[in-house]
Amino acid sequence: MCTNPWVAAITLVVGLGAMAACSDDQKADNGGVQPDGGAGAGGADAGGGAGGGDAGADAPMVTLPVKANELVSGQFAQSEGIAFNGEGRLFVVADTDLWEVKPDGSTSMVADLTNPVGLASRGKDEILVAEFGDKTFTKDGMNDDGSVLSVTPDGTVTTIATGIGDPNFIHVRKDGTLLVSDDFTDKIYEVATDGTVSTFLQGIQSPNGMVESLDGNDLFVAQTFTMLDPLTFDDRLWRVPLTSGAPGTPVELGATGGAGANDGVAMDAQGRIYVAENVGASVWRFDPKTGDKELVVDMVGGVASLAFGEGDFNATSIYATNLFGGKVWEIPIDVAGAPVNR
Ligand SMILES: [Ca+2]
Ligand SMILES: [Ca+2]
Ligand SMILES: [Ca+2]
Repeated sequence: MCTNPWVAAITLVVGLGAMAACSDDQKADNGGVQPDGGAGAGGADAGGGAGGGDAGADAPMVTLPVKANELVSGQFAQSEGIAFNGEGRLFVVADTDLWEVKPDGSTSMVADLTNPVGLASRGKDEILVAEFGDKTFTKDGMNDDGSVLSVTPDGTVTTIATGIGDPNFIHVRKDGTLLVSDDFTDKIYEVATDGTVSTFLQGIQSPNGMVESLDGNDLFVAQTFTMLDPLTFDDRLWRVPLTSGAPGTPVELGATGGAGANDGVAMDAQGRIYVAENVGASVWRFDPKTGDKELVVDMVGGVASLAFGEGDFNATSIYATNLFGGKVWEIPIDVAGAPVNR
């Protein structure tokens, strides 16, 4: 049984036979989505040296690409969202529920949810959850039953925003507002601190992972699909200039260049952007100024969401989830993450 429509959508094209039954009823409406071809940025294979020198404490340089270690394996069928809470505890979405993962790889269920996807950290110990709800685009077409939930480590679930179709990724801004993407639309929503939902930006087709630059002057957005009917994966990363926090016109920063389905993102202490290329089975690092990219890790099929280690975890590793296999990877890159807004 396929529970996550995102998986259904992906498998529709990838053709994993065992899950093919999930892709019934695909009613992609494709409202105005144009196949846009020009992924551009070809061949930009910046061999190292992005950014000016060692920003962090003695930053030893590893040789890229690195190998991913498996922290969790064989326990879940799928995993998507990942976040450390304000206490440095690690949480992931796996098999439609919220789980805590300990540094030794042991897991415990925190909350039984419906169709949770992306996670973010807020406040002292909360985890925010992008919850698709019962209805999903791939099964029901456009809908509005998605929500943003807050879950505390004791499993208390509070709804903080409603009315978003299939919310995918949550980015917490410095002022406490949330940006929430829905990759079955061309919209990024803003959730005010009182829970009011409005459209923040319309125009990037299928937005997914999002992170703001260290200086707050740009928002970077990973694009998952080029179009929804027929379902076509996209490999682009967008830069949205911000003026006093408000979005300008998106410009293409670069492209991962492989099979695509760009998903979660993270940022390091030097302001470089890491993009999970889900179907492309890779994580890439982009220079925010030039769009030049480096391959951080490959052979990570279904890599979904990324978070730098905190608490008792390795602060110079990226932890990553696995949409098609439920693993949690540790990707040791010897670079610390940027401060996380919470
Ligand atoms: Ca559940
Ligand atoms: Ca929904
Ligand atoms: Ca995602």
